[in-house]
Amino acid sequence: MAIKLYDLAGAEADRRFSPNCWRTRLALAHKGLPVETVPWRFTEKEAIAFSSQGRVPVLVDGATTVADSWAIAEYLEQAYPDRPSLFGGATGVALARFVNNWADTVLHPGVARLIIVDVHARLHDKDRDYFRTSREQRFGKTLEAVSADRETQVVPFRLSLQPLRATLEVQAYLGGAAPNYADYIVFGAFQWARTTSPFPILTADDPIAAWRGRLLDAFGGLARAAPGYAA
Ligand SMILES: N[C@@H](CCC(=O)N[C@@H](CS)C(=O)NCC(=O)O)C(=O)O
Repeated sequence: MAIKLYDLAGAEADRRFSPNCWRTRLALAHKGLPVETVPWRFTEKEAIAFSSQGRVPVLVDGATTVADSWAIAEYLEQAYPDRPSLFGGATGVALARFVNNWADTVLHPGVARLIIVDVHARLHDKDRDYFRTSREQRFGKTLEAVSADRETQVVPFRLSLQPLRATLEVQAYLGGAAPNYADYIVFGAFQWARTTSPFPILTADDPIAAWRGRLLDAFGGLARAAPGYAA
């Protein structure tokens, strides 16, 4: 039985835009594991109630259910040790944990501010009110107000990526010569933007854009094939 992944979708079933789900999609591809994805919308909480929580990704592998992208990566690593490693050992897990926390607490909020109005526009009708209400509560202002000054905000956002840029100037991937799970964590944020928004969060000459291009092409162009915008 193929692994099943509940994967956030927009208005169209094939618009898969969750940064956390993209981490898992690429982790599964890295392991060479086939997956059947199930399009899921924010308001379909009952469809994933069996996972005892209300967020995706949710992975179902036979009798095992795992929610949370980090827990899924750790599960895949221990359940499929003979497949290519996602972390390259305990040191890699430790460093990737930092990358995961940086992405969740700094990178994702930074990207969200730039694209949130476009994310809303891509949603299925049934998700729009829920998304607006929950996110406006989180930001303390309307979605339009959050993104209103994005032409200005993108400048400090790009500067904030300097540690990532400096790293990718001297090595092809965060994992070194080849990508590992740390790359997929960070890439998920850029794929979130690419699948929802035409707003250019990177300049074309940025080394981060070149790295993003390599990951868009990875695994037979899995991420590039997803409906999205320019990059
Ligand atoms: N820490 C979790 C976060 C999962 C998460 O927040 N997923 C979002 C989609 S990107 C979600 O399902 N949100 C549901 C909601 O906001 O109701 C992970 O890494 O998987």
